[in-house]
Amino acid sequence: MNAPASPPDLSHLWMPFTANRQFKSQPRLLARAEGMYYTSTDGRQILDGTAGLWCVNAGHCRPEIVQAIASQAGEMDYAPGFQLGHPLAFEAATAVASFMPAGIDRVFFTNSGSESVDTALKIALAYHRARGDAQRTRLVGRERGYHGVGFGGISVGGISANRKTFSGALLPAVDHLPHTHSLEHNAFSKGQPAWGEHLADELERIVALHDASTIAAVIVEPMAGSTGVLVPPKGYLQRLREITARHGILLIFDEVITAYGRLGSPTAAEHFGVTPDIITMAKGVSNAAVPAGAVAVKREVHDAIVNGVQGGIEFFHGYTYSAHPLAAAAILATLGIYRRDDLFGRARDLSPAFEKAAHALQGAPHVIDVRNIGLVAGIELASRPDAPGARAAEAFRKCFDSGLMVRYTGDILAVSPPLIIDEAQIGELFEGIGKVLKEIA
Ligand code: PXG
Ligand code: PLP
Repeated sequence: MNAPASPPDLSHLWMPFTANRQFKSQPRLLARAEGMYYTSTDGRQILDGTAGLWCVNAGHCRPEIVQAIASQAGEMDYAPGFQLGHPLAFEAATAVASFMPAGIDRVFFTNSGSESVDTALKIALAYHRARGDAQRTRLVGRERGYHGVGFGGISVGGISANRKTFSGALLPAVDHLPHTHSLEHNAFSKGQPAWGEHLADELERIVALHDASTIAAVIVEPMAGSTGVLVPPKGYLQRLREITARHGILLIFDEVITAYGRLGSPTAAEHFGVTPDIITMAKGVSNAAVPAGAVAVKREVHDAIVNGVQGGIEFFHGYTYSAHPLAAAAILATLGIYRRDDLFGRARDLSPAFEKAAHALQGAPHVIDVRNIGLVAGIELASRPDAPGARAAEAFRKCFDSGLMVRYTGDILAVSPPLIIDEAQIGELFEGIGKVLKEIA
C-alpha cells in the first residue's frame, strides 16, 4: 500500500508521552513494518533499533503471528473471561508458565505493562490478607523505576515527571529504594557493574523504620530500561532477594522489558539467577502484535489467595480483555517462534558483538557512558548546560532522518533491537549513531 496522498488531520489525536505541539509541527509517521525495518509514510526504510518500544522481539509482521491473529478474529472475536473461558486462554497461560522460572507458574492476563503492575501489587496485598497478615500494606519501589502509568505504578515508580501532577492522589504507604546508577563508580561498565551491591541494604533501613510486619512487597525492574538502561550491580538483586525473604516481604520483578529474551534468557530472573515471587510482563509476550500483558505468580502465592476463601470469587480483579482471544492467539504464536527459532539463544550469541559495537562509541563526541547487557545498550550524553535532554532529542531526530530508530530519555540514548538483528545491522546501528553524534553540537 502506498502512503496516503494527503496527510491525515493530526489535531484530534492526543498523543501519549509526546510533545504534541512540536510533533504536529514536524510529524514523523510510520506506515509499514517488516522484519528489522519500518517504512515511513514518505517511503524511507528505517532500521528498528528499539524493537518498537522494546516490544517487537521477534521482528515485525511475522507471518505465523499475523496468521494466528487473523484466523482467530474470524473464528471467535471475543469471549467473556469472567465466569466463562475459552481454550486458547488456558493454552496461553500454560505457554507463558513454560518460560518462567520453576514454581512461578500461575498466570493472570492483562492488556499492558501498567495493568500487569497494578495487578501484581493487588496480588501482593491479597496474599498477605489471605494469610491473616492484612496489616502488610506498604509497598517499596525504587528511584528511577518505571512501572507504567496506573496510580499503583506511578506510586511505586520513581520518575518525578510522571508523579508530580498526581502527587495528591498517589498510594499512601510507599517508600523508595535509591537507584543504582553511578557514573562516578560504574561508567563504561560492560554487563553488570561492580559497584553498588550495598545499595540493596537500604531496604533494611526501610524495614527498620516501618517494621517488616507492615511491608507487603518490593517491586523493581531487574534491569531498569525506561530511565536509561540501568544494569543491576553484581550481587544487588541477590541481596534484595535475601532481605525480602528474611522479612516475609514479596519480591516483584517488573519484567515488562526484560522478559522474553532482551538479556538473552527467557526472564531476567533466570538470567541473574534470582527468583522473585511475582513477575510482571507485557510487550514481548505477544510481540506487541496485539496488546497483551500477564502476571506470573509463584504457586504458593496463588494458592494462598485462591485456596484461602470458602467459596465465591477469590480475587476481585480482572479486565474485560484479560486473555482476549486475539491476544491469546498472538501469545501462542509468538512464544512458538521464540522457542522454535531459539531467539533468546541468538540474543545471547550476538551480545558480545553488540557489546563491542556499543562500546566503540566510547570516545565519540558527547558520550560520557556506555552500558550494556544482552541486546540492550544505553549511551549517556553530556547534557547541554542550559537544556537537559536537548542533545539526545536532536540525536534521536537526526538518527530517524538518517534511517535509524533509537529511543532517548533525558540525555540517554537506548538501543534494544529485535532479537533477529544480525551483526551487519548491529554495526550499521552503532556506526550510524556515532556519525550523528559527530554532526550535533
Ligand atoms: N513496567 C516496565 C518495566 C516498563 O518498561 C511498563 C511497566 C508499562 O507498560 P505499558 O504497556 O503500560 O506501557 C513499562 C513500559 C521507553 C518506554 O521508551 C518504555 C515503556 C513504555 C513505553 C516507552 O523507555 N515501558
Ligand atoms: N469503566 C466502565 C464504565 C466499565 O463498565 C468497565 C468495564 O466493564 C471499565 C471501566 C473497565 O474496563 P476494562 O475491563 O476494559 O479495563
